[in-house]
Amino acid sequence: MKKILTLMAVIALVLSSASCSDDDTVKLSNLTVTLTTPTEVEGFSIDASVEGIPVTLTNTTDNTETTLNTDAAGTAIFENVAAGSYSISASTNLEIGVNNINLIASSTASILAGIDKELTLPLVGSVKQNDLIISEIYTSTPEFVGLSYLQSKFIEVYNNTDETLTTEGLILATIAGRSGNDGDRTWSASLPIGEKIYASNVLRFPQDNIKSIAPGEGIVIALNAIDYTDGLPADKDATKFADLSNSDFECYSTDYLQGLGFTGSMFFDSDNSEVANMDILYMYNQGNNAFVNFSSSGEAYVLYRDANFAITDDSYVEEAEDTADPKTRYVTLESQYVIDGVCVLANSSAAAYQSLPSTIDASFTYCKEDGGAMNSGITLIRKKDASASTDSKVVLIDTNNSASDFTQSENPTPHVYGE
Ligand SMILES: [Ca+2]
Ligand SMILES: [Ca+2]
Ligand SMILES: [Ca+2]
Repeated sequence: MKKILTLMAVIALVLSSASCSDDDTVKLSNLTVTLTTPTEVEGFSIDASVEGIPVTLTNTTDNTETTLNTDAAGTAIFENVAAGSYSISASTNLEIGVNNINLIASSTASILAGIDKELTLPLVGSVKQNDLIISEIYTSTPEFVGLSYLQSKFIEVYNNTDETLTTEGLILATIAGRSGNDGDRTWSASLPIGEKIYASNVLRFPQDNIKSIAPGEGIVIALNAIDYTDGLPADKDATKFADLSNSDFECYSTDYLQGLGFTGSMFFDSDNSEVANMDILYMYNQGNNAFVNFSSSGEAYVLYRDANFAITDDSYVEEAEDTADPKTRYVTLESQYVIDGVCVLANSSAAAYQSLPSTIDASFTYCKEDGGAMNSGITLIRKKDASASTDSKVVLIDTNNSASDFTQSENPTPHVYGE
């Protein structure tokens, strides 16, 4: 009996050591990774294919990598994976107009010998724009000194990226809106904003005079390229006025208006021959004595990049509730080509009058909380990102939410960024 027991123990030992060596060399596993895509990222509807997205499996002990592309179901099957610790990552990019939607997924997994594993990883999206931004909006001049209260307005544009950018295909547009004062109507009541927005002025940067803008540099687009600090009466505070004589571009609408048959003598407009003029594609305030205006209450400002942009008969819309006769026409723009936009409303409680979709500006800014923006002299300045800025480059905050990205100041600062 003892012999039999010993024999059985020996047999058991042989069998067990045989199966042990089997485990060490043969028992591999399959890891199935399935990616899922979001339906919406920061307000953009996503209709992304899950096919052909590279998924990388990395052994965290020896850093060996295997990359497979997903099939039509979003699945990648890693076969014969050895037991161990792994990281899994996947990423892909979608372009929606000028917006780059970055989708990424990552996870870790422990693979046990001989045990297959299945993982579902959601791709998480973020919107990246690597382009120019609006850094200052001076729509409201301090007081009547000559014509400066109407005319010394400007928009400043800043290169917040690390690459040199240009004005090729670039348009500055003012987006029609209502001020939020009593009796005003909300723009969206008759023409819903979303994929489309509606411009009251469309100004193209001159394409025969393309300007390069280095990282950390900016350009100024003035209504008039004049030094409004020059010749001020002694009782005026010059820091509340702007020297716009060295602007990069200016608005000059006389030729445009005369081309439409208007005959006003000077249209409250002047032309500095040393500063290139914006190309006026559309201007709604047409008539004698008209000029391009940057309003302090109710308009939004957008930078738009589309080298093929052209206005056709189909571009024009009228607002049904407009009581003017004839109704004012606006130019339809596609939100997907907006590279930056800032909504400026009459006061802090005018949210219903927002004229941009939340993908461009989640909220709005204003010159004065309680209104009275006109002639308040308040300029809107994009804030500096102190932690990202260095001695050699100012980085400005751009969360696409102008309530937190902008601050108010009494001192216009053309060509000065993030003060
Ligand atoms: Ca000029
Ligand atoms: Ca922005
Ligand atoms: Ca500035």
